[in-house]
Amino acid sequence: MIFRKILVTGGAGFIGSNFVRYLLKNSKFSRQRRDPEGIHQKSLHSGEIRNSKLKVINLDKLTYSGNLENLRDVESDSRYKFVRGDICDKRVVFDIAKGCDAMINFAAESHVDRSIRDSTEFIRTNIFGTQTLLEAAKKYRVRRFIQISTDEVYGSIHRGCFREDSPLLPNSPYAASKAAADLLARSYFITHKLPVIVVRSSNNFGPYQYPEKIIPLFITNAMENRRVPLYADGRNEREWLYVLDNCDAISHVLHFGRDGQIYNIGSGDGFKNIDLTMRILRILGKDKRLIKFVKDRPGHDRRYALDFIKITRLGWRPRYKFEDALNETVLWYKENAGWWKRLKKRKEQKFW
Ligand code: NAD
Ligand code: TDX
Repeated sequence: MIFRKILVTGGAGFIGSNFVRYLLKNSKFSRQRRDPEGIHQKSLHSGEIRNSKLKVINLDKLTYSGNLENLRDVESDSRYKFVRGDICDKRVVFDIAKGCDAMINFAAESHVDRSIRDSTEFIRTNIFGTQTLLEAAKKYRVRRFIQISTDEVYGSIHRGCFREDSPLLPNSPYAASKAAADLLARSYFITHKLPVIVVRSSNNFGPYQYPEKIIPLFITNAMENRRVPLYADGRNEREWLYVLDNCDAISHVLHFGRDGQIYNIGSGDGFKNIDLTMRILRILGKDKRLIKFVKDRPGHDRRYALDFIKITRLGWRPRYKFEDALNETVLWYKENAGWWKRLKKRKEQKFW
């Protein structure tokens, strides 16, 4: 399936900005004479789609984690347009959705610790915002609606992996709000035949991640020779997916996925937080005495792990090696110290 006008919500955040860049980079301008429509599907390596008519609209409220600096390099691209607005604002959403043939909803409150402190915005944006987008998608009959969900909707797993048909048992207010949105999106497929696909990805890392999440927080703290706060015994485990692999998977699902389906997106690279921390400190040449064990996060999920065989059957697989991607990420934070130092200076947003 090929799309002319794609609405990306939350495109100024971490994954959204990487995805907007990915879309623009991987949609080739191929003005072929024998293709008068200017749209021509599938070519070359995984991810590359010929689509000379592409337009990408980024709707983002610019909350604390939204940052237009994340898209400086593409802001003058004529195929790209930014609109500041709230996904809960029906007027704005309906106005923008008109004429779009695909919608991809990244917009969310995304940090578990913040949802523990106050879940109000999580319920509003993650649930009501998704419902507003679904209604607009229904009205304007978009050909594809992708809801960006998360592995956290399944809750914690001691051994083995979650499959797409595993029960949902979210443990944090963040995860519960994402589970509600995930199920709401599915219900629009069942009830209204809206062409919805839900993707549930594991923990992402890479450039432009807000320095409240463990990897960028620990890299930047360590670079400043500050302690890195590891919760409890540091033995909680996460499955780490490089953000560009996730973008590739989402694009793959957008173009080749099946309506009404759920796809897990994982990497198989599961690490305990303590091992992840040691790797980061090693890359930076820092001493392990920077580690500070602190009080646990309430309701802290012990382990996430995904079975992602279903999406591999669609023809996608992760391409980056964890070690290389982590090195690249550390390098990015080294080379872009201005970016994260500006964010860390904002006292009112302090989580470190
Ligand atoms: P992020 O916090 O970096 O970005 C969220 C973006 O949404 C920001 O640009 C913010 O301004 C925008 N936003 C927030 N509320 C909005 C509203 N009401 N209207 C419009 N825009 C709004 O988050 P992220 O890490 O990039 O996550 C993106 C999506 O992926 C989220 O839906 C998240 O639940 C999901 N996800 C994230 C991860 C991860 O590891 N980061 C893993 C799985 C799923
Ligand atoms: O300071 C810290 N110390 C620490 O030990 C922080 C911020 C985290 N941690 C631990 C908690 C988790 O076990 O590290 C692990 C990862 O924590 P986060 O980076 O906060 O991510 P997580 O809670 O796993 O959620 C992330 O992945 C799934 C994203 O924030 C979600 O948006 C996504 O849905």
